[in-house]
Amino acid sequence: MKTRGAYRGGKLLAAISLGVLTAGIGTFSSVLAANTNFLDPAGPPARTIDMLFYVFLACSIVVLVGVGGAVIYACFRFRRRSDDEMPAQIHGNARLERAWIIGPAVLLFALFILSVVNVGYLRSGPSPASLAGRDPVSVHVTGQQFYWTFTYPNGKSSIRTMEIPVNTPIDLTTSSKDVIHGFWVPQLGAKIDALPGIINHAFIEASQKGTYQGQCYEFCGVGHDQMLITVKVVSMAQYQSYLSSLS
Ligand SMILES: [Cu+2]
Repeated sequence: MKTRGAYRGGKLLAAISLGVLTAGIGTFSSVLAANTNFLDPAGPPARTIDMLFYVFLACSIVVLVGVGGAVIYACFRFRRRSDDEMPAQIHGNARLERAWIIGPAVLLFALFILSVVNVGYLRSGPSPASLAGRDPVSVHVTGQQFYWTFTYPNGKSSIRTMEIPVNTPIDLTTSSKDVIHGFWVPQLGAKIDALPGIINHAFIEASQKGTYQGQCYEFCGVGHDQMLITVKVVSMAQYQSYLSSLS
């Protein structure tokens, strides 16, 4: 009887879990339908982030396989083979110790330099010398419960949807009217917090026209899940006419 009760309880729990999961998927289907895959970059800054990700991933895999392999090898190679056997007791190995101090230090320093060099670019955008006439466009992003406002260079604003020109660095500044929000359109560039009383800087750029999706990445209240971001990337001419169409 006890077993059957536990079985029934398990079935009930499974049914409830399935219901909750289905309701959850229904609620967030708009988010799931959007492409928020940062490994599918659509512009230079997102490609830089991907490059960093793959370099770090490759180094991590080498370290994991190297260290894990050494541990497994040592377990078998130096194991105690019978009860009356005492495996060789080894104390210290200066060469090995130097290698495992210098090796990781060199690797970490190289990754540190690679990060520092690229973080400057991800925050400030391309250097003025490399712009070649592509003047950056400034957009101020304001987060508030529970939507985003985008203010363009002509002082006009749009809500929830930002329209930007293709192949143009977009100089973003962010702030918040209430609590902390997080702005991120994964296919276009770095994630940046929108904080009350502080102006943050970032830049995004798209090299293909299209519509890109993001959302608020900082839990900010009951309407957090509705704080979606749509970025429409259009030609410079379409962007100019969009600006003049805003009221
Ligand atoms: Cu939020």
